Amino acid sequence: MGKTCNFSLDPAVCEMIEKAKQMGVETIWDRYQVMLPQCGFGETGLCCRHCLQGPCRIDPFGGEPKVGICGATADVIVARGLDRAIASGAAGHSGHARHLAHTLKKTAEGKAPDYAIKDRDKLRKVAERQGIPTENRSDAEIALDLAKAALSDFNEKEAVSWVVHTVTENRAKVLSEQNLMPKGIDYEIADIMHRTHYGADAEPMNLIWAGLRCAMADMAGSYIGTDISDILFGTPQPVVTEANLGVLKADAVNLAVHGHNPVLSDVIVHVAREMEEEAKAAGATGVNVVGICCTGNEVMMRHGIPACTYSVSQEMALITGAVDAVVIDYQCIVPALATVAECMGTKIITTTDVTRMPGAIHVNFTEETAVENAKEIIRIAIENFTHRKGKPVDIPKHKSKVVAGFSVEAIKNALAKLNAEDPLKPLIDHIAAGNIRGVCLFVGCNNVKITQDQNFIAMARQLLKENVLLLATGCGAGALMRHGFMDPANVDTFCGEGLKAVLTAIGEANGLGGPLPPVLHVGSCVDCSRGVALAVELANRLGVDIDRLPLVASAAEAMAEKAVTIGHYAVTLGLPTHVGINMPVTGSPFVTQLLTNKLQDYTGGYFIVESDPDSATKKLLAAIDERRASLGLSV
Ligand code: XCC
Repeated sequence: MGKTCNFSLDPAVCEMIEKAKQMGVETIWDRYQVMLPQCGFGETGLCCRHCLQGPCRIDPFGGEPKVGICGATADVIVARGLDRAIASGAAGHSGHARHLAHTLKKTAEGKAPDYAIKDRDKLRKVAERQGIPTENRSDAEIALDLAKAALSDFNEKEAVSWVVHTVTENRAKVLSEQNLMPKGIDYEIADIMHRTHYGADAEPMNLIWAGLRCAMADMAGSYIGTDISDILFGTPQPVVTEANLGVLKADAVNLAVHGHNPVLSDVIVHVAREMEEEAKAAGATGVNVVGICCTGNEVMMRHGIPACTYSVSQEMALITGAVDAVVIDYQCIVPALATVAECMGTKIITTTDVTRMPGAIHVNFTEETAVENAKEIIRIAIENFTHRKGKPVDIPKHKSKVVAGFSVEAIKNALAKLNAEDPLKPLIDHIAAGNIRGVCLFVGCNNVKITQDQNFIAMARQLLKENVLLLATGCGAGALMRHGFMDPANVDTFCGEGLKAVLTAIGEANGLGGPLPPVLHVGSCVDCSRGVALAVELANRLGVDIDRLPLVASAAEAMAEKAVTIGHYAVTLGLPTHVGINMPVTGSPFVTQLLTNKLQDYTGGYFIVESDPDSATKKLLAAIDERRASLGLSV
């Protein structure tokens, strides 16, 4: 690898930061420096502006003021603020899911001619799991019922069906008994906005409980997102591709898909292949579709589309000067992208009403006109290429080989080559024997407060050496892939002996001529649901609940409210969950204690907040070992 810098461990990103500096283009790291020192009240969660009498802030050191103007204590202010972050994250994931449910409905009704049911088997399996009859019924009939069932989970009902039917029986019981079963996805989000309004809920524990319920609603939304994406676009299977800025091509039309939802990006991938000739006629070698953030993960998992970059380094893709257009759906697109685009001659194309940007071209995407919209977008990129053609670009040479596409179905298919009757048995046997000490799911973003990728890399290195099987989603997957953790050739370098043997045995049984990659890419952020699905399958196979298994999660460089929400559903499901950055709760010892300790008595899960990656690794290993011991396994 090349030269790194204080801002990122990715040499490609560092090269572009240097270029931006020389060009006088401001980046996220510059804006962070200007923001320092950040507000201590905000950082500890002790600032409240929920009413027009505020803002109020509480002295974190016990001095005055001790309560807000309305009398809200530090505990109440922190709990209310955290709840709103959880609700926002849930709104993001579930807005994405609702979009997919509408697409499925329109497809079933014949109103979206550019979409089809790609995975009929998954359609039937999901429908059956959700209690929808499938026998002697057409795909369209089943899909329509499934879409309606998904949409009905947004409204108030007794319990969200995508929770009831996806968790273990015992977990569903625990959630009901503990008043943690969500009653509706939109219902829980609205409930939080209600109870955090001026003069509503002033009981900190009750507030946090509403947050956990809302986080479970978020899990349902994410699960719906994954289910329907697989049904419409295909369930991922292992695919070989590449990642990092080096995937851009100077002589091709570079079109970056950025955001989260595959409803548009999947269509763009297909249409771009059909429009190669148009690009060639414009003097390009073709259309090079690359991914940024999670929509990039969606098309990588299904079509092997290379990942350009992730999260905090999204501006750097444009700094290369080689990106002709960025088409965005929603979420995690920094507004500054529009400014950088103007400097670098990149076209920004917005496609949804929830994410508009000044200076962007807006293509009003609808499912009814998807292919037409995709063509219009690709033509904008081709046209922009004709202006860029021949001008110098700076594409860093860095890129890594990636094997992605590890849906639960793909993992089970691979394991089935070792035991066709009982695919999970080899995994369970290896866990029992200690060849796999435990499993950790890496999730979440990069955060400008941490040298990009530092925590992910340090923790992955140590956990792999300790034979912990690693799964990754979102920008965490992005971090690990660009540092070679998804290249099977690096198993020898990164993995401990036990894990190496397991990955090699599975790879060989599948005729791969080598091992599986050190870290398995399980998808985008909504695909944390795949981690849940695997955990539930393992738990059911062993006849225990999730909180007994040696499974942990880590958002080592968390940034977005969505990551906060994912963390809260992970702890509600019973997982020890690491966060590498302080959440704005430290101003309340009560909330901090509840989330990091007391919660264990109710759900089995708890947060480990630790910014030092070495200590975080030790704490996760201790959590894994504690669970192994409770199952009577060697530690
Ligand atoms: Fe975070 Fe979800 Fe966004 Fe990346 S894209 S910055 S939420 S990790 Ni999903």
